[in-house]
Amino acid sequence: MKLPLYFISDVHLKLSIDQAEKNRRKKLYRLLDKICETGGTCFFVGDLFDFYFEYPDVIPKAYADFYEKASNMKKSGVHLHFLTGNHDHWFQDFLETNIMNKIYTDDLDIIVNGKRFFITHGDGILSWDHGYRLLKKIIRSKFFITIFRWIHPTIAYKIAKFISRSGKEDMHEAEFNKDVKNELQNFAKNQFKDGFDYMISGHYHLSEIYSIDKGKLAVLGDWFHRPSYAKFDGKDLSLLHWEENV
Ligand SMILES: [Mn+2]
Repeated sequence: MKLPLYFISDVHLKLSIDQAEKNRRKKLYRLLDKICETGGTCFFVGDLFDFYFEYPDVIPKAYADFYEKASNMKKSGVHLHFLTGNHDHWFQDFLETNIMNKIYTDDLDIIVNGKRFFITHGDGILSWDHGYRLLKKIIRSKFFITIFRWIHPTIAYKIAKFISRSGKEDMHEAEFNKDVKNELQNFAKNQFKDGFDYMISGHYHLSEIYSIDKGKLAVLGDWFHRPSYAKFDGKDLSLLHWEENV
């Protein structure tokens, strides 16, 4: 795998492009340009899109500028890897053959430069997420996808926009955050016991990195409040904030 490795998650590219969305994308693209300068591998660790559902002959047009940006990154030699999240699992051949070098639908266990990485979007790993884990199985099932595909795209995307508008992109309350942090740290501790050096998770929008035992856990930030990315330079993993107040 080409070094350095970059990890970005929870960009949630929106279906409706207003001025705020344009600014957010510009901010992201400035980071992607920087990545092109160093080369390497760029991992999108889920929820890159706020909603992505690809039909055999139809792709969402709201992301046209991203498709172009990604193609240019690939042309400049950067490898693009995408681990799907709970908002953007429903890809088909367009994303797989035209945009990304590789797509993963499951947690990832890889060794790069002697370091073993556990990479996960992170949804469903908390011990109390029983209901969600079942829902995840259902909405990723062939049966659900086949049924959903028969909904007209205009209606399907209207539903997605409605859910997106009513959804919160804000920070969770402090108490919840504390429980989540404890749970994620315990989860990571067990991974490190099992021989992993690093765990990288999205989904929780924390933008924090913790040293635990001999390992490091990076919980990436979202691109609304805490734009950040993790970087592995071949020796160590760090979390970097990106234009937080711009
Ligand atoms: Mn998520």
